[in-house]
Amino acid sequence: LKTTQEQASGPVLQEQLILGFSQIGAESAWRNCNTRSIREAADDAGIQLLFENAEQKQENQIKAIRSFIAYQVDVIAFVPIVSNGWDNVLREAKDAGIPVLVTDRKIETEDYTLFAGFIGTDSEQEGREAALFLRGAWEKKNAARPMKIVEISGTEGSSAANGRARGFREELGDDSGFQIVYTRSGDFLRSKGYEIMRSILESGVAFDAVFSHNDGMTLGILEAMKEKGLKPGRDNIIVTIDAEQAAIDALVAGEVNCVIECNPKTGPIIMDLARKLAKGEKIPPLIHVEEAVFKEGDPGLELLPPRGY
Ligand code: GYE
Repeated sequence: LKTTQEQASGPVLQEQLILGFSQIGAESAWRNCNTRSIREAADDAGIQLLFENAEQKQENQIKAIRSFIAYQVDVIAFVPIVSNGWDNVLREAKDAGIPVLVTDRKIETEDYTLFAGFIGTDSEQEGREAALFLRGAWEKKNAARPMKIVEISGTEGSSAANGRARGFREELGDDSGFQIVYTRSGDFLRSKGYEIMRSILESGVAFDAVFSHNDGMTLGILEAMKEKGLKPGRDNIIVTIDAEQAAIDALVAGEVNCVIECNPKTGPIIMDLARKLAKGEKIPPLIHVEEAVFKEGDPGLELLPPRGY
C-alpha cells in the first residue's frame, strides 16, 4: 500500500548519483575533447558531475579530491597528472568509503586496493607503434647508416610520457640501427614543441626522424620546421600520437608520416563504471580502449569521419 506521502509526491525519484571528477587542465585539443566527453556522458546518464579543472597542478587535484570527500560524493574519478604522490589522498577516500576510478593516466602506488580500477589508453603500445613505424620507414629507405631520432616527450612524470618513451625504446631494442640523438619534454604543449624544434634546428643537430608524444607539440614542430624552409614529412620522418583532426589533415597533406590514435572519448564508459561502483559492484582493474594507427599512403584517409578534436 502506498503511504499518503508517496501518493502525494508520486514515485520517489531515484537518488541522483554524484560523481566528483578532477581533470588536469586544458593543455591540448585531446584534453578538451576528453572533458567534453565526460560532461556530455554525465548529462546523458543523469549523473550529477562535480567537475574540477586542476590547471596542471597536482596540488589542485589533491584539494579537489579532498573537497569531493567532504561533500561525500558517491564516486570519485580523476586523471592523475603525474604517476606518484596519490597514496595519502586515496587513503582518505578509502577511509571515507568512497570508491575511486583512475582514468586516462595511471598511478604508481604502494597499495593497489586504494582505487577500484583504471580506464584509459595503453601508452606503452602507442610508443611501440611509433617505433615499429620508424623501423619500417627506415628499412624502406634502405639506409646504410643508423636512423637519428629526436624525441619530444610529454609531461614529465606522467604515465603517458613514461609509457610512450618506454614502449618506444623497448621496441627499438638495442638495435644499433636507431639512435635517439636528442630527447626533451615539451609538456604536451604546442608552444613548447615549437620552441624545442626551433632550438634543435638552430643548434644544427642532424636528425632523420621526430617522435613527438602528442599532436599538440607536433603542430608547433611543423611550424618551426616550415619557418626554416624545411618540408616536414619529406625532409624528415614524423610520427605523432593522439590523432586529432589537425594531425590527420597533416598526414593527408604529407607533412607527417604516421599518426597513432589515443582515444579521448571515454566519458560513456567512465559513467557506466561509476554507476557500477556506486552500487558496490566490482569493475575490471584495467580497461584499455581500442586505438588505430594511421599511416601515409593508407587508402581512404580523406574519407575518415571528423575526429571531433
Ligand atoms: O596524449 C595529450 C594530453 O594523457 C594520453 O595528455 C593523455 C595525453 C594526450 O595532453 O594530448
